[in-house]
Amino acid sequence: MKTNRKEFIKASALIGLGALTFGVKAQGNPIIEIPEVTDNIKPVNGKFELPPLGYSYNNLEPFIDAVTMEIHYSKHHQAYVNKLNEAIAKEPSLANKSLEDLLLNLSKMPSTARSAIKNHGGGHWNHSFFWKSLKTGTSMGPKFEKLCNASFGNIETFTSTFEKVSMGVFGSGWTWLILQNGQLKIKTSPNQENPLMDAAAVPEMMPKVILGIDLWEHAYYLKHQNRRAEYLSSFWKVVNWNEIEALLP
Ligand code: MN3
Repeated sequence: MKTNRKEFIKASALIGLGALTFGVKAQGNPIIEIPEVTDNIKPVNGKFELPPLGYSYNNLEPFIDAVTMEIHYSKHHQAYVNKLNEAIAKEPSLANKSLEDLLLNLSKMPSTARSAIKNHGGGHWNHSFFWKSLKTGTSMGPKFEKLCNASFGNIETFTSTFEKVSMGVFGSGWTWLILQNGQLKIKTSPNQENPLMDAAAVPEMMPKVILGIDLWEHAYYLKHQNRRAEYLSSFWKVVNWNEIEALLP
């Protein structure tokens, strides 16, 4: 595989974090996309940090309540960051690696740190992505609508399938919408796993995460108790369609 192809594939995965990309003409080859460095989740002075939430805890009311947001962000997410940092501190070979590098190559990580990267590194990435997926008052954009229709037939089939699949996730986990080989697909993962994990092993199948929903009870229990279906229908009211549109090619 040529280097440029590899770079493109890696870039395609990393721009799943939602930042701007820019085209680069490399050695006579077609334009390739390269993510800006700030797209990656990188440690600062050897430590990962809780990213800014970007809005206040009560911003998603009444669909997601302020107390849930505060605990979810300042306690749960912070704990994933702290535990990831503890594991990284014990492995000098992992210092200064981006979180995406760790996850994309999970099975190559030192055995002493691998499960911490999977659980807490996954938790850090998943929540960092999730906060950016939420916003009130946005509308579905044309790029998403076109791809969604092409991939699922229509929007209603997509939303009902996404909800049905999410209802079927046993215990704690996530449902994801990914872009893979030009098609939108729905995937689930248990615990804090995500589609990036070990994706570097099969570069031609590299997924780009477009949307994710946290199905852990800590994401909805205070307001919705055991009613996951109610949480799922509320979710569509706070999906950040602007972010989705920006992530799509
Ligand atoms: Mn959570």
